[in-house]
Amino acid sequence: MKLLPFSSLLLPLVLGIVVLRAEKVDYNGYKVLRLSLGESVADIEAQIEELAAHVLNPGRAERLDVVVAPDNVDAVAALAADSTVLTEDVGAVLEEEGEMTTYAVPSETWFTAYHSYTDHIQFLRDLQGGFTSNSEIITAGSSVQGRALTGIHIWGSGGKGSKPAVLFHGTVHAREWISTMTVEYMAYQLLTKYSSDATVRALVDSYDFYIMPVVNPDGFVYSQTNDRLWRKNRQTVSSSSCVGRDINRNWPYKWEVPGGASTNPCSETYKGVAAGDAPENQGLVAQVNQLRDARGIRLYIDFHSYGQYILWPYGYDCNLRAENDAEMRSLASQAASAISGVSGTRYTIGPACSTLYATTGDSTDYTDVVGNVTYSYTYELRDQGNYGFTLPANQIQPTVRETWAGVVSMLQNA
Ligand code: 0X9
Ligand code: ZN
Repeated sequence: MKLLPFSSLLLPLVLGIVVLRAEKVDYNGYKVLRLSLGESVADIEAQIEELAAHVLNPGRAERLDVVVAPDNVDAVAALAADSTVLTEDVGAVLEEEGEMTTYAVPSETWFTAYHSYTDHIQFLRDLQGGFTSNSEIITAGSSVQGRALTGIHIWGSGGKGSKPAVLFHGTVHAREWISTMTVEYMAYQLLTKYSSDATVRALVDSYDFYIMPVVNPDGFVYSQTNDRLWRKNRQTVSSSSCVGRDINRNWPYKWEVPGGASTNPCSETYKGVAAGDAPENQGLVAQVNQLRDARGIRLYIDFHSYGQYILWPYGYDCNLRAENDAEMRSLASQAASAISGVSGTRYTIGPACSTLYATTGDSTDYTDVVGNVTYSYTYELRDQGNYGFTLPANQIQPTVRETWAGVVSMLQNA
């Protein structure tokens, strides 16, 4: 009898592990609680982080939204001074989010459903394929697992690379799927309206657009295959079994300042071992520096969800104001009006730290100071917590359309 090689005996075991690993988190029965913490916040926050499956708005200690397994609901509520149930059953909300549909060529119907990562890449390629004379696919380094950070560069009548840059990043945080759709809509509008809409043509003829819908591809894929509420990248740390750095805490500017990020690898806001030690950040830093050194960057927007905020520097210090703070406020205020003019959706605007919470190593502090970007913003898209990250598919089109109006307003005033 031929002996089976050792490896084939192990195979069922290995497969068993793989199957187990690929199992998706089942959020049926999980609740979203909104907590007020009251006194001794830091200590209680740590205990809550241990018990919760996810903290949805890490850093916002006075009003924390957390996802909690049915068995832990009472314990978490008991730790808080006050708690309300935002979502009775996260599993039911995920069903409302809608099915991922099969791929169709670029058209408005793309913006009626969420899509797989491969389909997003195909969408970009097909869109570019329709406008080969004024666009090209670009990359900015690659992820931990080797996926290229992929985007599209769009230019106008001046020719490729002749104008100041406008740079958009989306899906920094894996679970913020509405940001992927929104950033894609910006590219879709600029290309498909260029020949028919004078406003769009003027914008495309004035700037070189660099549009990156998914800058955290590994995290995004993981949010589709394993855990819908995953936030960080998928990088390991030797000192811990927890996975992931927060890409929006890893930029190499004021990374070392305490208070705006976590040094705990298990935290949602883990900053990494060293400034810029996430490969995704390395690619994005190189992109920003290169555009700065070429024609300069006029406008940078980092698209996130949720909360409906337009924020600008600084994140690391609540008392510091950018030298062009008044201009940044003016653009943000006009954008917020444009958004509410479309749909009535209300945005809160202000400097990031004092308006929301402190962050160190975040994108807009880097782009403002090191990238020398004239206008740097973080958009927190819909909603205000009713659905949170799992915004239903029937809100994609209203969201991308109102946001387009805000962005056009910014571009016209920049
Ligand atoms: O925490 C973040 O990175 C952003 N919020 S999110 O819920 N999308 O994770 C906010 C970044 C804005 N900067 C500051 N608030 N300082
Ligand atoms: Zn985010």
